[in-house]
Amino acid sequence: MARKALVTGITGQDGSYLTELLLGKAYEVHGVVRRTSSLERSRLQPLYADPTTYGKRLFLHYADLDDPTTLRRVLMKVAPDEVYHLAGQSHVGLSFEIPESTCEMTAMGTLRLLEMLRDLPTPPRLFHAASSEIFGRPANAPQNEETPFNPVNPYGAAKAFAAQMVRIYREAHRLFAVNGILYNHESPRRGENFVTRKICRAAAAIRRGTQSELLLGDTSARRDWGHTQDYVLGMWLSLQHETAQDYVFASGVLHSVQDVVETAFQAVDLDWRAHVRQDARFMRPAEPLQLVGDPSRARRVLGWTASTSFEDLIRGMTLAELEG
Ligand code: G4F
Repeated sequence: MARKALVTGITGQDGSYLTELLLGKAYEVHGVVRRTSSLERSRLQPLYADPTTYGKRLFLHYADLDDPTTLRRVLMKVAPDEVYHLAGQSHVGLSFEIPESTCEMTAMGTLRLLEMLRDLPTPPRLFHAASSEIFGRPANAPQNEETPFNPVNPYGAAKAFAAQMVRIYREAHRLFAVNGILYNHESPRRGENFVTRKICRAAAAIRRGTQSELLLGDTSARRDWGHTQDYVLGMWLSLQHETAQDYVFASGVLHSVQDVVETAFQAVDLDWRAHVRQDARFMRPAEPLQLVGDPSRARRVLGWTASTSFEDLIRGMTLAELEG
């Protein structure tokens, strides 16, 4: 019988790549979608429109993390072997504007899910998408699974709470529950308000002549960026191992926003100096520092690596914009 996976946040960037990976491994995939999600325009549209997939191997269920009854019902009906919990408000800048709903969804939503899983007669394995933002301004770089949490924004604080709850439920209630501590992961399907996609889209639009300038916040900010396809493979691998533990998924290399700008503009043969301006509206009240991951546990235990280079990632995203 096909193994069954339930994915929260299935319509997002990570959810769509993970769904493709799981379908490729002959899973039956069930996705949780909010009533407000638009499937017509979502990243799942090709799978949703495919009559050999949707309703046969891919199923979508309306439920909400802040409406436990609906989610419990889906869990009982589907009885998944694995749950991938990817849902949540994922924009760090926005979390300063809407801290309460960010915490409600990301922190309390995860706790509610853990409570539901704990009550099931045979709890499924759980992957929780934690984030490098739990480290905020860390005491050491690179960070690993033992690095203390020190978030500097509401999103990071919500993720830190959720990640710690996953650890508590693993220890106290013996759930097979894993935190994937995910560093920034990007792709042509990245949301348009995240910095890599914003820059790659703008470089392509300026090349085409439909845009003239690009307004950015702090271009000296540095991040550890990789390709989402690698990171969803890590999610799956972490649930196949015989024991549950946390893993850092990262490239281990830092680049600045300025590096993204230069790589993207170079890919379309443009001089960034003629088009890029700083705009205070995109600056954040606090920036994390030195968020760079040490993925050696994932490499050693799971055989995982971030296989796409920064240059290939940004160039690929920019060229995809030109084609799209
Ligand atoms: O692309 P970003 O918005 O990603 P950020 O804040 O690092 O968060 C992403 O990665 C985290 C770690 O994996 C996830 F937990 C989180 O959910 C999300 O996926 O910003 C990257 C950097 C920041 O330092 C930001 O201040 O780019 C800087 N930046 C400069 N100008 C900008 C802009 N960010 C955005 N979104 N827009 C700008 O104009």
